[in-house]
Amino acid sequence: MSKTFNKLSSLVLGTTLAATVASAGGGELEKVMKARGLTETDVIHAAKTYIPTGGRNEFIVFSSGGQSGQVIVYGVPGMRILKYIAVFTPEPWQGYGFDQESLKVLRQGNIRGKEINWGDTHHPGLSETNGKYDGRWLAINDKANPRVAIIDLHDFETKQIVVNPVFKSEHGGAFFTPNSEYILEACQYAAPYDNNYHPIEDYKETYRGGVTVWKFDHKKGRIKPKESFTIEMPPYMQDLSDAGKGASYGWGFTNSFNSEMYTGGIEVGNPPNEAGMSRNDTDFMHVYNWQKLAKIAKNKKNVKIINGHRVIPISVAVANNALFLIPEPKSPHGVDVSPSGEYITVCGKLDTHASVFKWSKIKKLIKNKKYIGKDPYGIPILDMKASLHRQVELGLGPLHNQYSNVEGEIYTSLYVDSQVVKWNYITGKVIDKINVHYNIGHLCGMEGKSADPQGKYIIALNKLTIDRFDPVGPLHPQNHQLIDISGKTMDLLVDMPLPLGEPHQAVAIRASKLHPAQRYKMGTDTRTDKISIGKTLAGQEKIVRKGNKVFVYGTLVRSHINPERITVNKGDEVTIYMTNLERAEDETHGFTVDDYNVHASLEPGETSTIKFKADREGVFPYYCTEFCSALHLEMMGYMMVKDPNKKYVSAQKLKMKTMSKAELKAEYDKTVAVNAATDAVIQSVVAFLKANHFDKYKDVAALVTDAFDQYGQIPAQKKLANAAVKKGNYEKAILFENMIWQLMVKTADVGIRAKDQLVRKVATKQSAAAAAGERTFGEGGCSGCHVIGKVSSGPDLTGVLERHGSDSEKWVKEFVLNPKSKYKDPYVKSMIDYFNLKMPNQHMNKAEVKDIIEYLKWVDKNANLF
Ligand code: CUK
Ligand code: CUA
Repeated sequence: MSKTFNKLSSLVLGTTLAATVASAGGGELEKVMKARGLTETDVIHAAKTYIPTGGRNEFIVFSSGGQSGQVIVYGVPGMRILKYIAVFTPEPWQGYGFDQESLKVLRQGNIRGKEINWGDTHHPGLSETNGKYDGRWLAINDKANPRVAIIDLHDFETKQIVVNPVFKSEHGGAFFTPNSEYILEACQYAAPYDNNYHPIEDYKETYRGGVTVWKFDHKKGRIKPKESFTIEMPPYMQDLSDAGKGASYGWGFTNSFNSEMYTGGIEVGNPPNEAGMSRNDTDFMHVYNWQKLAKIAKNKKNVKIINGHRVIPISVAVANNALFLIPEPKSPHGVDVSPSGEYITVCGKLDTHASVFKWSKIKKLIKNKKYIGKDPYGIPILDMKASLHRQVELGLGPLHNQYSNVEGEIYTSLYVDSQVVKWNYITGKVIDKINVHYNIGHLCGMEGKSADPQGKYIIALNKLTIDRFDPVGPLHPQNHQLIDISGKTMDLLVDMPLPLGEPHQAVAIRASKLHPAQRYKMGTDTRTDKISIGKTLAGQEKIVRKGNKVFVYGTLVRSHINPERITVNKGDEVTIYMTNLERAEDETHGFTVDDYNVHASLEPGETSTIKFKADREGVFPYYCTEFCSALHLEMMGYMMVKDPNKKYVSAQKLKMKTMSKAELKAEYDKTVAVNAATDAVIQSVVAFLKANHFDKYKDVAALVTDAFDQYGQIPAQKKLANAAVKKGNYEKAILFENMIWQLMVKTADVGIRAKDQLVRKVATKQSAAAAAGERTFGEGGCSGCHVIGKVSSGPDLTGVLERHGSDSEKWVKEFVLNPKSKYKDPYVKSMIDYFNLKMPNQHMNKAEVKDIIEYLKWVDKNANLF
């Protein structure tokens, strides 16, 4: 075992840390700890969550963005935000709601003709195959405006928003059934299904709750509203839901509060809702057979059509033995089915217990029709005691549950106590508690509610942060806290502020299950995943006028927009289709026309449409909004809006001094020569890539493809340049040659990146010490003057270990540690004279120098590659 490894493992294990650290690495870590006031535990926690540059997380979390109406994506254990997914709310930097394609998705969420521009997202749900997360789709609900949205995990974009046709509020969604056949969405605040006025006095007769069972096309990733239906339920306020799995497959479970059916009225002297709605000791868990009801709903006789949507009346569900109630402690919140599907844990906010129901017991009661009575709507009620496996006292305000990979192990949030409790739902034993900060709502286990929980971590999604972060005014961020659950007791590792709405639930999936794309097929409308009618390839750019409608077919590629001038008449309706021609990874361009409230973010291959009425005369620059390349600022053009009723007089008066033909010819020749030299560099890179079989390595080959995308545009420009020369127009020829140079620079840029990657692949494997040495070489400042394989501001270091006598290694070591000692050495002296620079003391320690030597040895072994 190497010394470095020893050091690291003891650091992670937290043993003899200070001593080990003090003796190694020159006590650097100890110094940092002291300066920053960090304890040993802090450093261990940091090491457990730190993701080094370029590193990856083990899990990806999708968190609801609460009132932001968005989804937040972050990594575990790194606890850093990776993305905001625009869902119910316009998000300009992604173009969401500002280009036509995404606007169409956003407008699917209009309710009775009204534009809704926000959402209150609560429960993200991942699609499942056999109860396990399959990494394909994400659904999320909107509590405020009863809707469900579907996000494609192939590109992390929202593809569909579906409005609930009968609910006026919802909460218990979006929960996938185990094979993603359906998505369950339960109502929250009961209301009339129709869109008419019904007096509150008629609450019991005309207000209803329910569960909507959305048919989901697992392959296409879309809800099919026509094949969906709603199970009518009494006007108890339905709350959270979960789909049964394994033993309880085919069934759904939904909590409720206000089985009192209290309707408040403070203003008329009635006690408030909070008192009236929590009067009874128990409320009802709804147990329903969605699998059976889906079949029943196919027969017209069994459904009522309300707002064009199928509703199964309570009486029909009851007659088919598909709807039951079980009393549960009052004002419950979470209902969570265990990985096997046998246990259903319900937590009540106002009860200190968790109630664990047992599916086999419930099933038996149903089978034997053993009811203790019926509710006012005729739904059979099962006996609570007879359905329970056990109740366990946990603490104040239990809310939600998550499972781990250990059988029977469950984690429950305690809202009032601000704690997470680890216990066993089979034995009822409470195992451990940990404080969180503060007032935890949901918690998020790793795949913690699937049939295959992964354990390792739990995230506490806290409502309040109070004193946890730097103060930023009265409105605080939320606090997600990562807890290590791999040990006997829980260990709180790190806090993460979330400054975008109040996340309710989050779901985590193993990162390796996700396979997001790098680019789109050229010309894709990313919201439909079909080729856009606006798809435009290089050379096909055009402006078409039809009456007062103007259609622009444009393209974007580093670093120009084509066309660069658009002239329209005031009052024209302008549609601009833009296609991002890039295939290179991460080469997004943005597009806006100033002052017209439009914006698109175009990922490689994407086509987006912006549309507006050119209602004001004037000159409006348009430009690329992403700093995409060195000539990004030049990536612009002008839209000029003329008033057709006005006469415009030319203002061309200014005479500029122009170059003579000879001068122009000289400049042209120079430009051509520079291009030839640049091309020689490219050809040498190409030769290297070919000689080392770049096409054997997928990621290198992708980069080479990207490079040749650029290079492939050169002949067309060359043709234009030559044509200009023929006509004697050197002015234009120079500009086309300049364009060629731009393309060459972009080619070289990617080509060299490809070469660097290829070097890594074909070079002999670096030892850990050599790798550490390379890092030190970069971070310690050596690379500022020494470039391997090249003479830079200092000599090339290839072969340096042979250069200085019989023990060159020793010589180099001494020189790095104390450069001054060798300034008089004839070789060093000559170098100082040549570069007009002295090798500075970079204050490396001995271990670092040793690593650098290992790195230089590796360089020499692979000298042919540099
Ligand atoms: S809810 Cu917010 S803490 Cu909407 Cu799932 Cu429980
Ligand atoms: Cu494209 Cu900036």
